Amino acid sequence: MQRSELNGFAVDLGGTKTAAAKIERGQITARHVQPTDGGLDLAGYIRSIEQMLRRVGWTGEKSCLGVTVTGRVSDTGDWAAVNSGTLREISDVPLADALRHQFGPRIAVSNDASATTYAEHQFGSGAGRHDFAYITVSTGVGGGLILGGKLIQSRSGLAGHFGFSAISSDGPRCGSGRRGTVESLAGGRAIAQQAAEAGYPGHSAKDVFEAAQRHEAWAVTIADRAAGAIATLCANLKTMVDPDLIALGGSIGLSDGFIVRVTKELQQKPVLFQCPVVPASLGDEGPLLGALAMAEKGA
Ligand code: ADP
Ligand code: BMX
Repeated sequence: MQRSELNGFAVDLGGTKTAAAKIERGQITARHVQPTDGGLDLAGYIRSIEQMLRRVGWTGEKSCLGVTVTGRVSDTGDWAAVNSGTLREISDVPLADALRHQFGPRIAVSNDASATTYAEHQFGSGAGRHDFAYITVSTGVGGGLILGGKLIQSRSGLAGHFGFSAISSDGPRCGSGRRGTVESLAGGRAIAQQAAEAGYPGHSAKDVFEAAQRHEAWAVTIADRAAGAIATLCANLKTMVDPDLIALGGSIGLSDGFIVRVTKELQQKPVLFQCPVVPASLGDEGPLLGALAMAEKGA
């Protein structure tokens, strides 16, 4: 599929922000972004998606609509938070059915990181790669895999949730219930928590990374720990599936200096476990383009 063949609408519902877009010939021609309320139930999210789509000119059932969400999406389109601190009321709810009921038959729903992996492989940094991994470092830490040119998806939707792999047995607990996960060290919510514990309450992950770029010692410690967790994840992925390339996305993954920090940490590891790490070239358009591409393809 060529990017220029994409025509329709897309929604990207992340842990911090939700974007709705109109896409014409592969270009975003209208976009509306607003904060995500992590406390809504399914009906609340459907209402919010509908309002957002109206603002970007949703034209009704004949249009194709791709929706990506943070959280696990099963092969039957059921939706569940893995980190229940991010979406507090979403646990095995029939998202695909609800979207079809509201927006008609030409819809598809997928996990946000899976959709971005698909888009980066089709149109972005992973184009032409046989084995490719994508990691988003955002509110949480998510991911996706292309192996043998194909997107890996499991029936329960958990495949690719690398952020919940544990890299220390006694680290902090994240909202998945697991200790020492990559997300508990490098996810945006965890970083804000670490800042509060270091005496900087009310600081978002954005504030922390900006302070780290100004060489403030407390923030450098947190930023390096997060980058170290992502570097370990990259080396672990290398041992498990041996990707040719790993792309990082999400607002933290794409922030100034983050990939430099990750690469520095990765270079400390044996060469066999190193892998080139690049920025996701579609930036924050990746989830939207991937959502629509998957809907158009019926993936
Ligand atoms: P979502 O998780 O909703 O997809 P983002 O990818 O924007 O959204 O991730 C949100 C997280 O990224 C928040 O923790 C926020 O503080 C952090 N963030 C936003 N902008 C930046 C930035 N410029 N540098 C570092 N972190 C950022
Ligand atoms: C979490 C998990 C993933 C998601 C990833 C990135 C939840 C609610 N989300 O690991 O499904 O792909 O975050 O999502 O369990 P984002 O909102 O941080 O972009």
